[in-house]
Amino acid sequence: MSDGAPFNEIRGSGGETHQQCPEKSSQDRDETLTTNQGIAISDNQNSLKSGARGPTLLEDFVLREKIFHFDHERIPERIVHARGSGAHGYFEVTDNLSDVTKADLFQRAGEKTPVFVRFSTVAGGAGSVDTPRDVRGFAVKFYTKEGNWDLVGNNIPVFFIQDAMKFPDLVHAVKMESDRAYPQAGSAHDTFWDWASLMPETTHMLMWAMSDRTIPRSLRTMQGFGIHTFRFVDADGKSTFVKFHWRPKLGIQSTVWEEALKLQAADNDFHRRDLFESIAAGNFPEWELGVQLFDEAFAKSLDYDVLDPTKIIPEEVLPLRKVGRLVLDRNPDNFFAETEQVAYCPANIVPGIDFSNDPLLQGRLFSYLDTQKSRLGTANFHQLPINAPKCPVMNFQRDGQMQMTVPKGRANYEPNSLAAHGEMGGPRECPVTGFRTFEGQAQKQEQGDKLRVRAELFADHFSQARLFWTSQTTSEQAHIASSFVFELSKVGLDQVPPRMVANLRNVDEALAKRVADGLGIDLPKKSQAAREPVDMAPSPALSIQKNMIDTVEGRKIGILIADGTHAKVLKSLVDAIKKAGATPFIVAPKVGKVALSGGEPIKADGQLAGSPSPIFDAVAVLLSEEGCKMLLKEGAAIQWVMDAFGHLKAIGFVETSKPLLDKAGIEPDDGVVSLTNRFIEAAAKRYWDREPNVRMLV
Ligand code: HDD
Repeated sequence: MSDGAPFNEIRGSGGETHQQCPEKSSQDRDETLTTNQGIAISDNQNSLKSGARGPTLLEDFVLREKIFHFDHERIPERIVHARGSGAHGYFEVTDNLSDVTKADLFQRAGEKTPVFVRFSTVAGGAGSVDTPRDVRGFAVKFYTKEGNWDLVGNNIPVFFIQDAMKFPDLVHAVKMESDRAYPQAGSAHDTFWDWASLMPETTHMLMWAMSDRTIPRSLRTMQGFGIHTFRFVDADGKSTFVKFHWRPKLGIQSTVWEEALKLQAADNDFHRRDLFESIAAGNFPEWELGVQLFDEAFAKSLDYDVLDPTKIIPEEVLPLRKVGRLVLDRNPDNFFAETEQVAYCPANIVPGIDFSNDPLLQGRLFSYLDTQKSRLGTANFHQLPINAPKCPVMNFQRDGQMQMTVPKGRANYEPNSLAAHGEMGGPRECPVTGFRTFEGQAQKQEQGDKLRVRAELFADHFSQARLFWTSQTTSEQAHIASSFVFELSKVGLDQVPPRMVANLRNVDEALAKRVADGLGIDLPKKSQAAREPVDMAPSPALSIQKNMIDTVEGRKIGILIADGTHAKVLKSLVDAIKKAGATPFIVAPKVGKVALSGGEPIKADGQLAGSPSPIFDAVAVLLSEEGCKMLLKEGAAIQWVMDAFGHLKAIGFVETSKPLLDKAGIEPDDGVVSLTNRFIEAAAKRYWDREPNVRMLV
């Protein structure tokens, strides 16, 4: 049925109920429901029975096929990054990079390459929530003319471990505990902190994980990183090291912890919905791609190893070169076919890009292809539309489950002489355009005995954790310290929190003391550092708060109204919000019809109980005297205002709403503004200075 017409309920001769398509006795073949074999289906309501009240017949191939397919709809979820949201878009080169790479996609400014991007949480299952404290995956598949390039990164520029050998331990420790199957999507539990506190190399990433980076406000406002050092290779075979950075056009924005917790209750799909709705509304999320480029000599000059994925090169030391922009402008047509079946793999690179010897990256090169086979069930998953390159694919790989291509001729081996004798010979390797692994001198020097060891500088686990700490604002430091306290307070193993605090003493004594005090434990003896940390110059680029962009563009502003709200005031606020590039969302106690004063009744966008203020970036309260009086008795309304204040958001109000603000304990500050005033300007910010008045941070 393509016309959406309702089905009529018809009484059968024996009084049985069944349904038929109304009026239509015949229809176009391409509108007709069929089986997977293309057989037109006459009745999609009733199984085939022996008599109206008799048993269902095994013969019913329509029923059996429908149920069979349904039974197999689910596939294994990703072992990590199971919950994700994706979108299509393009990458546009703004600065040609031909001086450092021959990769075709970077050669011509203005050229666009199609992409599919998938964002994810790491620890939770596919059906878990969007806003736990967790690292976010940021995976980009570039469908280049030379084949697919996958940049499979995260929203944090470093990783927990230095060697792929430890990845299964990390994942086992952080995911739900294996006997009790909780917690579903977070690191605040025994096994994670037991493991992490025994692995000092995790310390730098733990600092990021405990910061507001892991509670992003939206997927649109996160940075992304390739993390590892990769190589660019130019047309002459010269190599340059490269690190990749994605920067959101709207700046980085995060939530405060209590807000993230409340968002989990308010909307499990908060990030997925935001991404989908933004793209559907034409507010296309955008990032800038920046690269850090350096050579062997620069790498050698550093106190840390560029092959160590627990280290960054501060932007102040090596600035970013802006090379392009990523725009997501199309939602998937089908979540399963695209977002679920997309298969990223760090080993997918194109000529002009190459790997470094980072031991974490090297291990990843094996894992992804391997996992795709078990997840997608066939070695032919690359033929799925979302994974298929948009350039020709020609080789002698054959057969396998779910083979979608139909190769012609008998050339399925190479070399062959069939072409010389009038048959199809098939493709040939090409030494000129084909991918050649970088063979440079430096690469050759990195050889030696076969050893299970790490390079010497990898032993410095704390200098950059300290760098991260010293680069934060006072408010960000308080958030980090409080997150450590929160997470460790969830740990039931008494030996673990002191062990973690002992490691933190190598990062910063004051931080360690704050965490110990917050937990109510004695300050433990400092742990022995494998290599003494050094002080590095703070990097302001590492702070969210120092780099926030004050704008309401792309944000959502909640407006609380009730019967009696003034139509004119509401309209002018809605218009001002839209003009500033934000989305107004009207909330009322009854969603169906709100009687406005001086105007027609309107339908609200959301009901008060189902639209709590954590889902908004700023709020406005537009109540008449009567409306306010009524809502003074409504806990959800008081909480609505109280949460907005507690989450450091701007609150606009009309004077008649003031009693509600007073009841919610709102104290006047820069972010609490009369609506005749500068509300739009105020809504562009968070009010960090307010925080000490609303919560006790350690
Ligand atoms: Fe991984 C998925 C990112 C280390 C093994 N990883 C996966 C995804 C992202 C990352 C974003 C989800 C891709 C998608 O949306 O489908 N992983 C990273 C980053 C790492 C990292 C940034 C370190 C810098 N990963 C890593 C290691 C291993 C893996 C060291 C194994 C040795 N990762 C996997 C995997 C996954 C995966 C098991 C699960 C599902 C999948 O690959 O397709 O193979």
